[in-house]
Amino acid sequence: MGFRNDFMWGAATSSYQIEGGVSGTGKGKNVWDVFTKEPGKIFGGHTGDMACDHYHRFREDVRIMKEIGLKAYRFSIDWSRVLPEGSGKVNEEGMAFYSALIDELLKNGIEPFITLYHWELPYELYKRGGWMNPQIADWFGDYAALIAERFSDRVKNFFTLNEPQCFVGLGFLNGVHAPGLKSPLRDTFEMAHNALRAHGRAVQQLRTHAQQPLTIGYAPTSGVCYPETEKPEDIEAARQMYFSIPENMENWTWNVSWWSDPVLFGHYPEEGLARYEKYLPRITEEDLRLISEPIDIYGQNIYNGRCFRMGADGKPEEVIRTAGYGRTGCGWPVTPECLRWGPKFLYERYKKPIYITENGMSAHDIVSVDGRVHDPNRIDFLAKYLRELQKATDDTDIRGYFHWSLMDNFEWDKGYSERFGMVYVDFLTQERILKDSALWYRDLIHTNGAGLR
Ligand code: GCO
Repeated sequence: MGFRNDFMWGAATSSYQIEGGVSGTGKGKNVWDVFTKEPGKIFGGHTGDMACDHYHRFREDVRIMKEIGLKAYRFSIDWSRVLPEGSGKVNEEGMAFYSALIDELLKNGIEPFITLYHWELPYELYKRGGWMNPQIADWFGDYAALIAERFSDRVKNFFTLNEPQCFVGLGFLNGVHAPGLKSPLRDTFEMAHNALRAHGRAVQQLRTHAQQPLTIGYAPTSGVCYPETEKPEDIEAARQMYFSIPENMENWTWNVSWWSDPVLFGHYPEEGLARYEKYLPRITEEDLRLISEPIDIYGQNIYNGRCFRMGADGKPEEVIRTAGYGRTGCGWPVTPECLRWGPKFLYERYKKPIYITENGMSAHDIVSVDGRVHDPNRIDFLAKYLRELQKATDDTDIRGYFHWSLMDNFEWDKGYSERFGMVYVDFLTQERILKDSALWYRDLIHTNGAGLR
């Protein structure tokens, strides 16, 4: 069928990964401002104190978005920049920054998509229990109300949470992300439940304080499961695995259904309730009603996946990757099929229009002798993944694609060692250089993907 005429070709970033602007701006600390100062936690001791200096260079960055021809831009608001203590006093300089960014985007015909939470937990709220404190649903809701009051006159697209699987799993289960804890399993289920409650409260508050009808979604992630062949039994094997509940408790957060069934169906998956029974917090009907406040779109960050076939015993079996399979700079497998089967399975199950809220790859990009940044691997990645996404449009309502990322940025525990951008950033001079992939993406957007066939 091909991409809709109004398909949102975009790119995504997040506040801590690009903004900088941490001092003299009224910004409060979030858990990443604190965690990155811990010795040994971040590659090279890197921090987001400067990052891409987007706080001061956002007009130049919007001009670059315009040059690429982006239709949309997904960015996050740093909760602690606008509410330095997480609640209460508003930092008007922070609000002015985001307001000016929104105006610059609209002036350039670029649709803003705001992510309310891309892991920027205010440190003052962390000290008050953070995701362990049930009150966080109200704190997050009040923050959402402020954003709706001030920005929903111009912004109509919002995602509440980015990847709760990661901020709970990496932040509190294995501790490689902020705040770097290895919490008791039971605590991680309590935090997960409060994160979903906070999502629901934010949906309520966005709707209540909206200045216009809003399109509200959510941006979880997980690894996709895709079939070895198009035989119905292999497709069923992949579908079963995609929505299954992990048995390995060390990585329990890495799944789809525990995080999306409550939001879209109003109940947790039975398989999980049974398997995790001894770790679960009290889950009330009132909680489930809040968590399942209706949303309009469903986002998913998709990078890669695993291949399955149906075994002779009638159980799914994983197809082991062939030796020498394609990998990205940070070693992730290149599996284009996941961008066809992931959206297809998700749309079948949840029946909400789909946005690919992130997809991309890191590469060891350099400035060549000709002064340009040639990134053929990223162009090949884009061509193969987007061809698969195009196939999914035959039976799936896909509304948009946000490439991760617009520009090279702070890649969490990997610091600046992994370059995900279509735009190269020289972190010494802050010079931006459009990589070859940005020019390729520009031409693709111009033809609405026609060149992919
Ligand atoms: C994530 C986050 C992004 C990452 C990107 C590359 O998906 O982990 O949303 O902030 O930087 O995905 O890892």
